[in-house]
Amino acid sequence: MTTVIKNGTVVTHDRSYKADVLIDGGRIVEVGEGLSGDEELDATGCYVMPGGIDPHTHLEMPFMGTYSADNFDSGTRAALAGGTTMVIDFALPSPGQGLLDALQMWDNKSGLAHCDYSYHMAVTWWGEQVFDEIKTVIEDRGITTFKHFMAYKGALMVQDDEMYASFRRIGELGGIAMVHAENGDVVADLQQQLMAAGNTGPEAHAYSRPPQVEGEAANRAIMIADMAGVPLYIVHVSCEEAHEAIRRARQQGKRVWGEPLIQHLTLDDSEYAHPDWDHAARRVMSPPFRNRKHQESLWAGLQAGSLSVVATDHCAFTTEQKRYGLGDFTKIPNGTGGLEDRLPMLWTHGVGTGRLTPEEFVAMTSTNIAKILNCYPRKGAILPGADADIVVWDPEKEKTITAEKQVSAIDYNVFEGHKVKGLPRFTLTRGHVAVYDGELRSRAGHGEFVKRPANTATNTALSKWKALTAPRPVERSGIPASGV
Ligand code: DUC
Ligand code: ZN
Ligand code: ZN
Ligand code: ZN
Repeated sequence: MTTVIKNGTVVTHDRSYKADVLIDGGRIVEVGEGLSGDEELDATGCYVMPGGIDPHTHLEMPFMGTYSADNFDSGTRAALAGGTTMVIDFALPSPGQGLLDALQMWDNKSGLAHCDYSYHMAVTWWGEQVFDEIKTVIEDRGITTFKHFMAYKGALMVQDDEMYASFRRIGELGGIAMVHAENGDVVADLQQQLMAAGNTGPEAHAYSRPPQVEGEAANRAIMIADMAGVPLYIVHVSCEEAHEAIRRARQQGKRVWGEPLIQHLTLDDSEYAHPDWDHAARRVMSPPFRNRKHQESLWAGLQAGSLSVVATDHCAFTTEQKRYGLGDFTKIPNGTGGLEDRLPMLWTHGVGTGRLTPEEFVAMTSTNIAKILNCYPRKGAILPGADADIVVWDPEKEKTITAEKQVSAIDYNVFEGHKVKGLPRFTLTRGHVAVYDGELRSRAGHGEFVKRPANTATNTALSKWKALTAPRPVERSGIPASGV
């Protein structure tokens, strides 16, 4: 059976034009005028765009003594409801656990996925086993992106020597290093000082993670990646200090990408001053929300191209889970939701305000991500041969975001009450119509794992330090080079 999307305007990362899209066997087979198929989806007045790709989610992840509340079932349903057709989730070994062992845990959970997915791998400790398994993860499993936590001291944090060794290994195998950039030592000290001073509420979470801890760590990771000869992807860039480091590195020709989140672009730190403890705690995530000055920096970075993609870091906890931190802000599980709302919020605050063009919107929610993570043009494209992961976007459709109507399993929404204009009319995952005129018709188990092979030909760090990986001693007349 063929499906045709008719009468819409196709919007890709580089242009917009009137065309129909014909789908067969889960793939796009033709893009052109006057096409027909067995099933017709009317896209009159709509944009036909590559489905969103969320490069940063944590589904059913063991974290801070509990599990994030959305699993691959509710999480990917939420994604599709909001026009996102692929998620990249973090497989997280606990320190000491093997990478392949952690991947098995993730494989056991991801069978419920309603849309396609991939994984990043976290490196939470260092040793011979990790060194060896990185190769298997890249070459056999098609996972080329490895995240390092520079924060969460005493839990997930890695030291600089471990990070450097890991970066070198990833670099030599054609992978990409990723970091959660916050100085974990400083955060731990500030947490202790705040608690000792009786500052125990959720607002102290933000005080314990000022922009400097993020800027310092981003700079450090960039320099270490440069010396290790590996491209670097910095997740959840929330402030000018980290953005500045990325901007400078890119301008110097270093292969560094920055990923702001929709939350940091649209919500600010005044949320933590809310008199209701639950309200503030529900917004505790790392890095925390920042003030308007930082928001403007992030928007400018997206416009200028110094920041490349927009993600969610979807890591949702219920109010009951957040209350584990009553009386001690350091125990509030860190994380917020956003999977269903990323596209409508970015459209409303980006395209709706004139900051972004529809083409730029497609680039930063889908195509850039597919390119960086090496699954383009299977994903992120409206082209013959590409997977039919498509969102038919109605720019006139409006709603007010509310927890009551959301798909996510949690009992609140950080965007509660926000009005959005621009929502999916249809969402297709490999040709299957998962959202039909606002109605969810997705299927658990439809989602497939997408392998992302190493892209050794173009995936270079562009580092002048690369020449130093095999340093040569300088020959001097009369003195042996060994210096003996
Ligand atoms: N930050 C969060 O807020 N949650 C999950 C992990 C992270 O780094
Ligand atoms: Zn993180
Ligand atoms: Zn994260
Ligand atoms: Zn199917």
